[in-house]
Amino acid sequence: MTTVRLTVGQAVVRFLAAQYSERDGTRHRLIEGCFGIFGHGNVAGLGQGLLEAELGHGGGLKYLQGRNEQAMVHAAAAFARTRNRMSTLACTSSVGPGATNMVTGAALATINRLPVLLLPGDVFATRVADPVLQQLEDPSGRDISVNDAFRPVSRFFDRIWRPEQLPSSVLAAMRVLTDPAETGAVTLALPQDVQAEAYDWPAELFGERVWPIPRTPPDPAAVARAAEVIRTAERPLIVAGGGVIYAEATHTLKEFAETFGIPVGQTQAGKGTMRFDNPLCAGAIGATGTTAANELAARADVVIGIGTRWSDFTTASRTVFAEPRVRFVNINVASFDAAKQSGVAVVADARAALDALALDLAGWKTEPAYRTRAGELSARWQAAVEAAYTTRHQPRPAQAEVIGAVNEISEERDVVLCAAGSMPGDLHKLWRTRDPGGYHVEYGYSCMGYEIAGGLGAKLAAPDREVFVMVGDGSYLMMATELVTAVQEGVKLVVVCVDNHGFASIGNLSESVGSQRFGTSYRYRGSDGRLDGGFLPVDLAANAASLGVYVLRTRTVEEFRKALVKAREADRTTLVYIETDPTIGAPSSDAWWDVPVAEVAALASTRDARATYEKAKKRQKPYL
Ligand SMILES: Cc1ncc(C[n+]2csc(CCOP(=O)(O)OP(=O)(O)O)c2C)c(N)n1
Ligand SMILES: [Mg+2]
Repeated sequence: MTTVRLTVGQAVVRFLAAQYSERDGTRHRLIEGCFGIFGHGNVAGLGQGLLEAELGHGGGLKYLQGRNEQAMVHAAAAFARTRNRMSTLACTSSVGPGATNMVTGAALATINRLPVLLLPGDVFATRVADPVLQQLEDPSGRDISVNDAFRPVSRFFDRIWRPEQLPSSVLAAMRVLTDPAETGAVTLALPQDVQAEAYDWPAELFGERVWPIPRTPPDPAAVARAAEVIRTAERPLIVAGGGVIYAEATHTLKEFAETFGIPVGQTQAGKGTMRFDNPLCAGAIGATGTTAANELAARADVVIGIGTRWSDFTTASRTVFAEPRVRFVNINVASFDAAKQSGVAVVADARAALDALALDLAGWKTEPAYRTRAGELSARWQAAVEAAYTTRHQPRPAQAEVIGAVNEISEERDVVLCAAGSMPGDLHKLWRTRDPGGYHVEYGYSCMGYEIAGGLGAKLAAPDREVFVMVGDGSYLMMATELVTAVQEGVKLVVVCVDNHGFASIGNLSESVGSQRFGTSYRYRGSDGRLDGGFLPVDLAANAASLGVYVLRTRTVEEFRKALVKAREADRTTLVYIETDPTIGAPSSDAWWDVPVAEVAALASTRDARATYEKAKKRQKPYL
């Protein structure tokens, strides 16, 4: 057997550089690069391996320098999402805080089923130097380190105590990364000493390997059961989720919906599944839905979920499907999600399942009156969107006007990207989607701080598309660090910074649960000892400029539009700053979200909110 003598760090890099994914006959590099922040836990191992790769000693794996380990993982997740999970990035960190900083990113990737490969450094396998700097010792178990925190948030976890473990472990890691149902964060914890240890590896470990990403076909009996249910429907509704996009099934969905005359509601991850102006596109569904989709949902007798995990936002906490005898059909690659709402499960790739279902449904179609009604509801919502886009609120504009301006100035293939705050809900309702990849809102983990890091990952994955990052002041303050990486890499983002001096979203939520916007605006401590003084003098535009970003400050919607045009034309990362009025919300969804209110309270505001809550709670259904 031919062998190659390399360290574990060098071997990991060389192995990753030779991995490919393949679907529909097209091959992609599986791991296109590696983000890293070095410390004693990885500088001599993976760090040295990446340096050798950069200098041409075996396997090219591009190194990217992150600012914050959490942000590196967000960028990798956004990269994978933009590439429909065919490619991703790896992230290497030191031991201790560098490693645990990645835990939040891992959870985000796993919840969104996005492949990311995490390579945290770990404590000495030999233990002779224990406790190493930053080692949290567990008196009850010497094989426990902080990296065990990755286990519940990873789809695969291993710790490489000995070099011999590496080959089987990296192969298992690649399998999980490329499995559409299992994918998420994959963590290989690499003890600091083992990373630098040499071993004689079989040469074939470093040969090119192709990981086919299957289009899992459905069980014909499951398709027949689903078709039988759908044929009984008078008012069916499709709920399209992110799985439709990852399976590149948007065209199939359109044909399916049009052939059988079924309107489509969209989850956050599924908002790109259909153009906004298709008469069958009812747009967003659920707690942040359109009145069109939610009204169709309320009367739907059969709901066909495709590639959705049925989050509480999608079901409006199990209230939006109000028809007593509503039945569900769930198409999903993951049997876990396909079985939800006690639906008829079709475990399959979305495209393969829709193709098969279309054959079984041949000859059937909804009544014209139903389709007309769906078209009318959608048109009515589009009129509400138009009105929201043109509110002309004074002196500070409404957020909806900001969304309208970005929508109009961006072009078909441009990407809008967001994650937390009031913006995701407003985008879900109001964004006019034109392209499957044009709407990138991370709402599985809805993680403040994803925005700029995610924008970086999306732009790295699609350099030919303009990426508009929508970031609130709260999210900006949580993690604007990757602006520096964008500047460093010459990766151009348009960052729209919407400043409303605090947490507008949670402020409104707080008010609805009777908590009086407590702790949600950015103010000085006042003379009464509470945080109700004047607004803090934070200047986010100056902050961005100090990081090397080109900044355009605007006050009116007119100025904002002009700045957007300039930003779109600019060749470097540009931040457009605008202040908005946090009290002007988007048009109502007529939907509910279950956030329990204090059952007993001294405050009348809370007692009132509790009474409203108890009434709303009665509409909640188990969907059995
Ligand atoms: C990491 C993280 N912490 C807390 C939250 C809860 N949360 C959701 S939105 C929000 C406020 C966001 O503020 P900002 O970005 O200014 O957006 P706005 O609500 O003002 O639109 C908070 C605290 C979260 N989603 N993520
Ligand atoms: Mg805010």
